[in-house]
Amino acid sequence: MDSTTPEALAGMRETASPATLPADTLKADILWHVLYSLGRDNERPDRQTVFRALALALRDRLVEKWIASQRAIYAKSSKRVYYLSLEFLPGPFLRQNLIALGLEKEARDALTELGFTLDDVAGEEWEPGLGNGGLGRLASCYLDSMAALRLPAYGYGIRYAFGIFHQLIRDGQQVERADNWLRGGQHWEFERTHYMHPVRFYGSVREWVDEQGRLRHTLEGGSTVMAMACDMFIPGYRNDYVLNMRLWAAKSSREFEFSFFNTGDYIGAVEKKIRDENISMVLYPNDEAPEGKELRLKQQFFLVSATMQDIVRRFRKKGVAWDQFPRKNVIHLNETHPAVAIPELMRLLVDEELLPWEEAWYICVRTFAYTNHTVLPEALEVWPEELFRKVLPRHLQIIYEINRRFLHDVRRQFPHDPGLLARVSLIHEGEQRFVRMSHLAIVGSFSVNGVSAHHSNIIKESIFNEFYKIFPERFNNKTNGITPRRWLRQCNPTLAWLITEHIGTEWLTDLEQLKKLEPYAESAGFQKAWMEVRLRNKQKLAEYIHAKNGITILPESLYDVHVKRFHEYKRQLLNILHVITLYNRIRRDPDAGIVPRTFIFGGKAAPGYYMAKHIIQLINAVGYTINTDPRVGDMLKVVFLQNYCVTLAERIMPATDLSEQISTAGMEASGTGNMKFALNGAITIGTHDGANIEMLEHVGDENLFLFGLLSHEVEDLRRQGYNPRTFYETDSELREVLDMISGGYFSPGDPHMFRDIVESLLNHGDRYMVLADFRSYAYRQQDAARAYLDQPGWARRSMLNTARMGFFSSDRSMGEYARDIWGVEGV
Ligand code: H53
Repeated sequence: MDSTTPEALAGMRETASPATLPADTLKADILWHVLYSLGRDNERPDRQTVFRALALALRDRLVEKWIASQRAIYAKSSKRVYYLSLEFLPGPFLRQNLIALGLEKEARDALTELGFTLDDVAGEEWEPGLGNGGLGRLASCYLDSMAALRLPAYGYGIRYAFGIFHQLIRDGQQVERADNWLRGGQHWEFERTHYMHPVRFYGSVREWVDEQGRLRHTLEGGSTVMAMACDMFIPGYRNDYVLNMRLWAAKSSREFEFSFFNTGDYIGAVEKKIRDENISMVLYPNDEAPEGKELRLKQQFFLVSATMQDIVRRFRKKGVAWDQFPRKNVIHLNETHPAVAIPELMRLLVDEELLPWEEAWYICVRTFAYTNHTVLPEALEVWPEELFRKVLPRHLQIIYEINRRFLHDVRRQFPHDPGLLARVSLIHEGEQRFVRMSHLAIVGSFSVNGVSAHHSNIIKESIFNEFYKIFPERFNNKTNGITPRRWLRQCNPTLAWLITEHIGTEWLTDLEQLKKLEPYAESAGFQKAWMEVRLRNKQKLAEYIHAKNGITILPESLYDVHVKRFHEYKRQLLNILHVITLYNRIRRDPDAGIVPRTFIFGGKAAPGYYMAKHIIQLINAVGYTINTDPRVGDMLKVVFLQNYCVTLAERIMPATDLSEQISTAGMEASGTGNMKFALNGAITIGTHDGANIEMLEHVGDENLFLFGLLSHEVEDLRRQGYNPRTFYETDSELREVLDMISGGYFSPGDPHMFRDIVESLLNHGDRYMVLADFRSYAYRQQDAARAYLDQPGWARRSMLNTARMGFFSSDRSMGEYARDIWGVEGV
C-alpha cells in the first residue's frame, strides 16, 4: 500500500501511540498532519507545510508528557510555583523541542525522506517575540530550567497578537513593522476556547453592611473582558517532563455582546468586541521605561486577574483551608509589572472569601516573591493615582489600607525619623500622586531579590536601603543564568559536539562539568580543533552578513560584537567613538598594523526613544563611511544587523570573538548576553557592572578585559561635579572624533545631523559618563587586539571562558530559587 494514502497513515496512528512511536513513524505523523490537520495534499507538501506538520507531530508528543507531568504534580500534592511575567521570549521552538525530546536524528531522517533538510524547515519558524529583551528572555531560560529540574511550575503571561516590532533599517534609520507572528498559524499551542475567566475593570465600589454586621465592598458596573487560555509546552531535557506556559488572550464577553445585539446596535456590539480584544493586541515596546498608558495597566491586571482565578481554582480542588495557601503556592513576580496580584489576592480573600484583613495579609505576604531587575530611576514603575482609581477602584482602596497599616508599623519601629514615612510610602505625594509599584511589591512579598551580586548590593545599599532596614530578612541575591540547551547545544552544535567528544554529555544538565575542559586548554591539538570550529561559525556568519547587508567581511578578522537593546546606559555610543578612533588611526597611517576587525551591532530602540534611534543612525552612517573608504579595505568593517531577536542571537553568539558589555557601572542589573557569549568562547570587554563582576571572578582577570570607572567612582564623580569637557580638551584623539561627528563628516548631506549627540556629551552633562571612560576603553581595546594576534593564547582564553561558565547556568539559578525562596523540589 502506498504509505501516503490516508488509509495507510490512519492505520499507522492507530497502531502506535505517539509517546512510544518507533522512530520511522515521525514521517508518517508529519504526512498525517499535512493531510488531516492542515488540509493539504500530502504527496508533495511545501516546506512551510512540512514545518507546521512537524510542529504538530511534536505537539502530540508534548501534550502526552504534559498530562503525565500534571498528574504527577497532583498525585504528589506538590507546592506549586507560579511565575508571572508580562514578557516571555521563547525563541523558535522547533530545534529546542527536538533536542529535549531526543528526536533530532529522527526528524532529520524523516525530513530527508521528504526531500528537505532540518535547516531549511527550521528556517520556516517565526519566533514569538512576546518580550523586549533581557527580562523576557530570562523568563524563558527559567522555564526551560524549571522543566529540566522537574519543578511543579507554571509560567503565566499574555499572548500578544503582535509581539515586539520587526525592525528594518532604511537609509540607516530604524523603521518599525508590525510583527504578525500568529499569521503562520498556531502549531505549538492549544487554544482553550471553552476555558475562560472574566476580568473586570472600571466601575465603582459600593460599601454596605451585611447581616453579620460586617463592612463589605462590592464592585458595581464597570466592564468585563474574558481571558482565554492558550497553552504552550516547555519540555525538560530528555526527562519526559513538560511544563506549560499559559498565555491569556482577550476575548469579548458574550453577555455584553448579546445585550448590545438585542438592542439592535449591531455595529456598537462589534466595536465593543474589538475594543475588548485590544487588551492583548500588542506588547509595549519599551524596555526599562514604563509607558504609563491605561491600556498597559489593563494588560497587567488582565494577566493577574485571570491567573489568580486559575490558581484559586486549582487550590480549591484540594479542599483545604485558606491558611494552607502559602504552603501550597508561591507566586513569583517578574519585576513589578504583575504586582497588582498583591491587592488582587487581598481582594479575593477579604471581599470574596470574607477572611479578616490580618489573616488575609498573613497569607499574602507568605505567598509572593519579587525580583527586581533594574535600578534606573526612570524604569521604576509608578502609576498616576487617578488612572489607577479609574481602572481598578477597589484595588486602589486596598493599596491605601495596606499602606496605612504599613506606615503605622514603620512609625512604631522608627519613631525618630519622620521623613522616612514619606520615603517608603506606597504613594508618592506631590503635585500629582503616584502608586509606587516597587514599594507595593516589597511590602507584599516575603522575598525580594536582585539579579547579580553587584545589583543586589546596590539594592540594599541605595535604592531600597530603607526597606532593607525595615525588612532585612527579605533581601537576597539570585544571580541570573542562561540555559545551556539553547545557548550552546542548540545554537553551536559543532562546538557542543567537540565538547561532548572530550567530556561526555553531562554538561547539558550540569554545566559545572565544563570544568573538565580546562586541562585541554594547553593542548595544541584541542586548541586547533576549537579554533577551527570557531572559524567555521565565523564563516557562516560572514555568509549571512553578505546575504543580508551586502558587505564582505574577513572571517579571520576579529569579530567585535555589540548586540542588545539600544539604551544610552548600554553605551553603544562609546563603542562607535572607538570605531571612529581606529578609523582615524588607519587614515593617518594605513600601515599602522591595526588588527583587522569587524564591528557588528544589533538591537532595537523603543520607537519613542529619540536618542537611542539617533545613535542607531549614527552607527549606520559611520559604517557607510568606513565600509566605502578605499583606504580602509579589509582592516575595518562596520555591520548593523537588523531585527536583533532570539533567532539572530543564535547565529551571532557562536561566531563572536569579543563581547561588548560596556554599560556605565552601576546601571546594568545583570546582563545575560554577557553569559551567552562567554559560554560560546567569546572574550568579554566590559565594565565593572552587573554579572560581569562575577564572570571575572569565575574566569580570571587574564581571560576578560575589564575597564572603566567602578560604580562608586561614578557616584563620587557625579557628586563632585563631573565635567565631560575636560576629557574633550585633554584627549586629542577623542576631540577629533567628536569634532568629526558634530562637523558632519559622517553626514555630508546634512552636517548638523548628529550634532545633538555630541551636545548631549559635552553640554548636557554626559549622564552615562561616556567621555570619562573613553580612554580606558580604548586602551583595553588595544590589549584585546594584541591578545588576538597571539592565536594560541586567544584559543586558551576562549576555552577557559567556556570551561568556567558553569555557574551561569539557569539550572543553578532555578535550583537556588527553588531551595531558598520557593521551598519546592523536583517532582
Ligand atoms: O533584565 C535582565 C537583566 C538586565 C535588565 C533587564 C530588564 C529588562 O529587560 C526590562 C526591564 C527591567 O526592569 C530590566 O536590564 O540587566 O539582565 C534580566 O534580569
